[in-house]
Amino acid sequence: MGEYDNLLFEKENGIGTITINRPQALNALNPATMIELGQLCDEISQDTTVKVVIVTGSGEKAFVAGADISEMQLMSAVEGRNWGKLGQSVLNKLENLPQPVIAAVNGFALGGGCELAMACDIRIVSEKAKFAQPEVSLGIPPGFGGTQRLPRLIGKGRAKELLFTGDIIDAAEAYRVGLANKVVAPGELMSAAKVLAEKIISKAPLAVQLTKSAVNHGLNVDLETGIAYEAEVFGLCFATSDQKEGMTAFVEKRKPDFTGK
Ligand code: CO8
Repeated sequence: MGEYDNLLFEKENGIGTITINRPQALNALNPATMIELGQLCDEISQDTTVKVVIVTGSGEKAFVAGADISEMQLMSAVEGRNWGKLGQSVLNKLENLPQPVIAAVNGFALGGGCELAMACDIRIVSEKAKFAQPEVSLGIPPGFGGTQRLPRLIGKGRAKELLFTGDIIDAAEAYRVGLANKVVAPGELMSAAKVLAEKIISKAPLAVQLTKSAVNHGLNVDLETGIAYEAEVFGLCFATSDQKEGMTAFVEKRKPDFTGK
């Protein structure tokens, strides 16, 4: 894996952990960081030793406090559009990684930070986490997919209220509305994310990846098309060793030994 100025990446036991590492700016996402994140996603997508990805932020205070406001302040309309497109394309890459991606939200997840968390498949959050899409306070709408992913996650009415007011919600409210999958004590955040990652890793990797792809694909098309896609990936799994192993292990009343093939 390449060296990055604004990210840390470590691999252990099939878990690849990405840490957004600009603690001096509460991990705010500037263009350099987003370009690096896109490059890292490209590398991870080709790395079969990474089975699950965890995304978190450096330090105690913030997951990501948004896009970097100081770097956006003087942007022209064209630069703003290009910046939005860069951020969107990188978060699309993250969302469409073959591996499941867990956000471990350790503090503020505001604006682009909330959008980064929403591009992950699952969000485990610390009791200290805070979420908002505060862009309207800065004179802009969300630009990294927030107007699209938030209503898909929590429903149109609740999403519009958060998007129109910029209100900050705490971890308990994020859990209540379905933005957070689980809330844990701050000291237990990374271990909780790893326990979940390990549980997913114990399953058949290709089945997990194809399940992710069916959910992602299905949410962007009509039900009939999504169901048809599901039938294709379902059938494809019968060409894998892991399908034979999973079903044989069940019949033989033993634990399966999946190989990812
Ligand atoms: N950008 C740049 N720097 C930031 C950001 C940010 N988003 N957030 C915090 N920082 C910096 C601060 O400027 C400060 O730097 P310094 O020490 O040099 O003064 C340092 O981080 C620490 O922050 P604070 O002193 O403000 O810490 P507090 O504990 O007082 O407050 C908050 C923490 C509440 C998180 C506060 O920092 C804050 O409100 N931050 C901004 C939150 C925000 O509005 N985020 C949304 C940004 S817009 C966005 O994300 C749009 C995404 C899509 C863009 C699409 C473009 C087309």
